[in-house]
Amino acid sequence: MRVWLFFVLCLAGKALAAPQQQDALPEEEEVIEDVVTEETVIGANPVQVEVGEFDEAIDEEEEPTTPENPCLNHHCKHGKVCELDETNTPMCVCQDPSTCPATVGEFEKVCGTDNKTYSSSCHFFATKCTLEGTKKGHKLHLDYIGPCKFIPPCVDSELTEFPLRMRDWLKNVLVSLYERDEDNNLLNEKQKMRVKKIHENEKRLEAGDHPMELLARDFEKNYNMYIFPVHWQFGQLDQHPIDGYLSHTELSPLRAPLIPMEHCTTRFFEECDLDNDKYIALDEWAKCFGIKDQDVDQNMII
Ligand SMILES: *[C@@H]1O[C@H](CO)[C@@H](O)[C@H](O)[C@H]1NC(C)=O
Ligand SMILES: [Ca+2]
Ligand SMILES: [Ca+2]
Repeated sequence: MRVWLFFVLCLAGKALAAPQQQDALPEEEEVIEDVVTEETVIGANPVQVEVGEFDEAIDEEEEPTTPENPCLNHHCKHGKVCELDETNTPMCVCQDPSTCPATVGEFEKVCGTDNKTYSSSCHFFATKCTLEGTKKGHKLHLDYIGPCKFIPPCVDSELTEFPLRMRDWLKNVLVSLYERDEDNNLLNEKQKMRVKKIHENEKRLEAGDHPMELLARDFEKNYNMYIFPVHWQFGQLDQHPIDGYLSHTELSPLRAPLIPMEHCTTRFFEECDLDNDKYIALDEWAKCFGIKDQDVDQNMII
């Protein structure tokens, strides 16, 4: 299961990264390379890598342009490409889906929230762009990686297992980032100090496929170890903008690769949004993962 999960997350990262060579920002490219060369079982946190790839929300950047081609330094958000108007001014217009790079693998396909399969994330965002300003376009999001398929309903008993596995996974991802960190700067100094404590705790449950009862017992006994990983993941996702709320777009890097494998993903995150405002606030997020109110701390997002 775990190996499978990593494998798919890697593929997902590549699939989403591939069509973007032209407008990817330099720092994104570097991170992607880092991860593609990693060969550990748990793997680097896919979330750090993919955040940018799902970004529907980044504003168009007005950067200084060169006289030769004003479009060179003009970045457009996903689904748009730069074109010059009559006065040679660069502007972002919807990309024609037929100009998206040809796709090969099944894993390049994505499923939209309209339950329609798109050939790639490029095709998806280009299509979404043409619907901009309409209600349909506003509601359309990238749902998950891979072609649309039947996702069995998530029953209550399965729903309770989801956070157990997810919490354990988050903790293991952090520990593995810590162990491989050296000078890769996968974690910042403050984060390392936090994870060091988890890493050194001899009561820590080693990574592996554990029965639910064991995960549940471990959460009860070693509850403190899970507080930081839950906060950390929230901080990784809350980037566009950093405002203490996760939008559908911000949650995508986590949801999209997970849904095809974990059929409770959608229901889990839907139910996290307790006040139903379509955003997941930190306290809603923490509660979903069983963190007690008094342990929710904005300052732990470092
Ligand atoms: C979505 O599409 C897939 C494949 O076409 C289908 O099997 C599935 O039942 C659909 N799901 C819903 C909720 O309509
Ligand atoms: Ca946010
Ligand atoms: Ca909410």
